[in-house]
Amino acid sequence: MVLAMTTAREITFPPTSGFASDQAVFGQAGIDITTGSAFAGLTTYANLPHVHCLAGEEEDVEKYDIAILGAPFDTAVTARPGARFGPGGIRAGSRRIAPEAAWDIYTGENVFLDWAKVVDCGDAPLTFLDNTVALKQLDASHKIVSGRVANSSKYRTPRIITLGGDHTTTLSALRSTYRRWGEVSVIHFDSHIDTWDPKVLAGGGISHYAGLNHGTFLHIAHEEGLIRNNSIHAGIRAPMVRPKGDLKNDVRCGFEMVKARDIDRIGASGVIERLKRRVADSKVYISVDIDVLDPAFAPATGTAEVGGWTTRELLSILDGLSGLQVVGADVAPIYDNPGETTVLAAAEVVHALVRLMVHQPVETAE
Ligand SMILES: [Mn+2]
Repeated sequence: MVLAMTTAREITFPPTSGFASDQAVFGQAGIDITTGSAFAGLTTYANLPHVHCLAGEEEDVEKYDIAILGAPFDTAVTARPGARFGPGGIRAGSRRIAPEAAWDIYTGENVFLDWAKVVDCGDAPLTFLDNTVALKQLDASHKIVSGRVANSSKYRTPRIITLGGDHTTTLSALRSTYRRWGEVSVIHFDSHIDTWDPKVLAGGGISHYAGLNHGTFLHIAHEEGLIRNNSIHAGIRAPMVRPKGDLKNDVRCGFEMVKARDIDRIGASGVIERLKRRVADSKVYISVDIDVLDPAFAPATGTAEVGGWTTRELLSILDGLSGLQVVGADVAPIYDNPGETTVLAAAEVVHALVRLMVHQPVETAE
């Protein structure tokens, strides 16, 4: 060992090496230990600053305009659980995104260096033993995070992008957008409709407690009056439980749909046009179930359905929605493969959602 150390080659850096511009940081050892690695230290989404958004009233909390909030919850699913690891997974998948070097090749812009201050609030503390309690905890967390005065002097209400978490968590997010903005139109990227009536899901006869789950939350959001009747699904391909009843109830809940294979006929631009036309001038909530992607692109999901969209198609469609008044959004994965296929896709979806929010600030409803 001693021999190896004495013969180890000194690596000489050019004097301008590293990210630091301040000579003082090179310190006594002549080595910069303050900056330069996106892979060191604790992991936040896209290496953004962490703010303790859920702090008590006595604490002075840094202001923000767009908040990333994790919802580690997966006990309301009908197939594979694991989405409680989603928020951590998406953060891991986002490690290579550096806010100071995230210049978009297509638009030339860097949304992290624009008007909006984007921060990572960490996760809502959610129990894994009781869905009712967990969703109340998430409701309360949304209320606190969206209730702070935004950093921007013009747009007073901060907007939240939730890192899921199974899709049930979107109900809390919709309750939150309703509180701050009123009813919203939902653009729902998913292979499943998620408007299933609790009375028919799993053969019917399930308890009130079990009836609130990842396949019924949009039905419940409609029943609670949180969403408008000009909402739309995108990427649908999963089978129906009932041949007519599902679709009838889906329309009753305010939804139209773009099916997965429609993209073969009308292309990404055709999909964008249909989504934009449907929600028109409404305030919009965009919910992305990562299973809208084909399992080839996002295998780590609870209810994978083959025949889905590619990551490139989804990102093109999301970018094409620029100009919509997006007031909330979410995305959600689980156990990934060693190449982190799913979380890389999810991290870039979040980036696209941040871009939409930066492009179009939204005035708070009075
Ligand atoms: Mn789904």
